[in-house]
Formats: sequence, structure tokens, C-alpha cells
Amino acid sequence: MRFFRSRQEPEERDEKLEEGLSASRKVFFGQVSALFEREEITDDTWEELEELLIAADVGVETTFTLVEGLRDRVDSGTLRRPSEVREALKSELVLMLEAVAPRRGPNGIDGLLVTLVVGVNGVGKTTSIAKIANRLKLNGANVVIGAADTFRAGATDQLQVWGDVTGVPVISGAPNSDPAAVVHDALTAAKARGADVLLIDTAGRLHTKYNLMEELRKIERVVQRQKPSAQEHLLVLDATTGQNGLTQARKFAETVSLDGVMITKLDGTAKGGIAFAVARELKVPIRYVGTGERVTDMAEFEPRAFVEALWA
Ligand SMILES: Nc1nc2c(ncn2[C@@H]2O[C@H](COP(=O)(O)OP(=O)(O)OP(=O)(O)O)[C@@H](O)[C@H]2O)c(=O)[nH]1
Ligand SMILES: [Mg+2]
Repeated sequence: MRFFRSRQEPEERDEKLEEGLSASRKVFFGQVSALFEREEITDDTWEELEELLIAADVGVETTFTLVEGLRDRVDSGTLRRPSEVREALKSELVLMLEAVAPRRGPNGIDGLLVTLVVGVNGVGKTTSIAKIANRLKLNGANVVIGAADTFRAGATDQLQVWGDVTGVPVISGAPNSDPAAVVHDALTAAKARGADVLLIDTAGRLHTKYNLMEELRKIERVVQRQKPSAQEHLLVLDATTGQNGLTQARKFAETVSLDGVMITKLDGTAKGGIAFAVARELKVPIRYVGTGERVTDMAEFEPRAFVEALWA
């Protein structure tokens, strides 16, 4: 069985996370931290904490659960000093992210893993595929990309450019050809090359468009027919779309089972709290985060590092 050693050094990962989460830290979590620098905890503290967490996109339900839990512990005297409460909050946040166990991924598989990347228009699927391909390649994997977005003019060229940058082969079809046919060709090519991972880019689709969701099902059947060793679905979510992203995710989950999420554009928002809502409400593990437009602007997700970066 094959295992890839992660080559994203913890220092590099933490640096990416700190960069990507700098707005979230400045605008919200720094203020959360400041709440616990006061001498005592009052009703106002809890109210302000709730407001900050909700504003950071942690989600109303998740925020209430977190704050109630902490409040109970303070009321019963198990937590006393403000600094203890802050540390308890951080631990709760880490636990929330850890509670969703990672699924699949390229490790522990013999043969080919097919990762189908899905999401609504413009969330960053194509860019994320380039980032993941680059990362996996550095980690020692033999990677192939399938350009199954035949709908948008230029999508294939965009991937080809990334393919050239990263040195990862891109299998594509003619413009407007059947995406399922491209997927078929990409699988054949990936097998012929003895690839470990095939990443498939798909056209952005609104989760409300029935035909496009049917097209995903068709792609799915084509993959299954070729019997790769393993198959997974990665949803790309744009952090700047906030709670709306959760609605999209739920809809996608009705069509394909979701094995992981990549949260993109964390660098463009202060609402990094969305990660907690994703973990707790979708129960799908976060795999990667996107922290910029360059191919190296990403981090392999790690719960504690993520929470620390919000406070760093
Ligand atoms: N700042 C920032 N920009 C990003 C990130 N990820 C993607 N982008 C940008 O978002 C825009 C859309 O990215 P694409 O990768 O083309 O998105 P897509 O989901 O493939 O789009 P469609 O195929 O049209 O649905 C591009 O300008 C990317 O550079 C990120 O993590 N941070
Ligand atoms: Mg795209």
C-alpha cells in the first residue's frame, strides 16, 4: 500500500495559514482574544463573543452551542480566569474541526484514485486543482489532470497553463464536447501512465440547475465503469460567499457524496469562521485551504494549525 509523505513543511503550512487568515485575525478573532484580556467575564462578554463569532461566519447554531458550553463551565466554576476561557474556546474550536475524520485522500490506496472536483461557478475549482496537483506532485505522487470543463471557452487553456507551470499532464477534449467523454479519456490516460491520482476539473454549475447536476451523475457513472481503485468528491467553497456556501454544499451533497472540502479565497475575507460551520454543519472534512492566486498559495488543512493561525 502506498503512502505519500506530506512535504508541506509545518512552517510553510503555518505561514500560508497565517497569511491567509490575517484579515479574519485582525477583524474578528483578535477582538475575541481581547475580550478575554479583560479582568472579568460578564454578560457583555458573552454577548460580544456571540456577535463576533457570528460576524466571522461561524454560523448562528454553531456559535450558540460554543458559547453556551463555555458559559456553563464558567457558571459551574470549572473555568475561572478569562485566559482559561479563551484557551477552552480554542480547544473547542480544534475539537470541532477534528470531529470530522478525514476520509480517503491519496494515501493507503493501491492504484488510481480519481478525485472529482465540483462547485459553483467561479469558486476557484480550476486554480485549486492546479494547487492540489502541484502539492501532490511535490509529495511524490504521479498526478494527471482531466479537463472536463468543456463548457466555458478558455477553461481547458487555463488548465493547460497550470499544467505547464506544475509539470502535470492535462488530458482535454474539444470545446463543447461531452465532459463524460473527456473523463473517459482521462481515466484511460491516467491508467496507461500508472498515475496515482487523477484530478478532474468540472464546469462550474449552479446547484439549482437540474441538467447540470444530471451531467455530474453521468460523469460519475463513466468513472465507476472504469473501476479505479478509489474515487472521491471534493467540493470547492469560496469563503467570501459566507453562509450561502453552506447551502450550495448541501445541494451538491444531494447529488454526489462529499468526501472533502477545499475552502478558497480565505485571503480575501475576514470570515474564516466558515471552516467551523463547514465542519460542524456539513460534517465533511476540510482538506485544503486556498490563500491566494498563486499555485503555492494553499495549505494542507490541519485543525490546530488553523485555529492557532486565527490567533497568532
Ligand atoms: N485571492 C484568491 N483568489 C483565488 C483563490 N482561488 C482561486 N482564486 C481566483 O478566483 C478566480 C476564479 O478561479 P477559477 O479557478 O477559475 O474558478 P472556477 O471555479 O474554476 O471557475 P469556473 O470554472 O468558471 O466555474 C480566479 O481569478 C482565481 O485566481 C484563492 O485562494 N485566493
Ligand atoms: Mg474552472
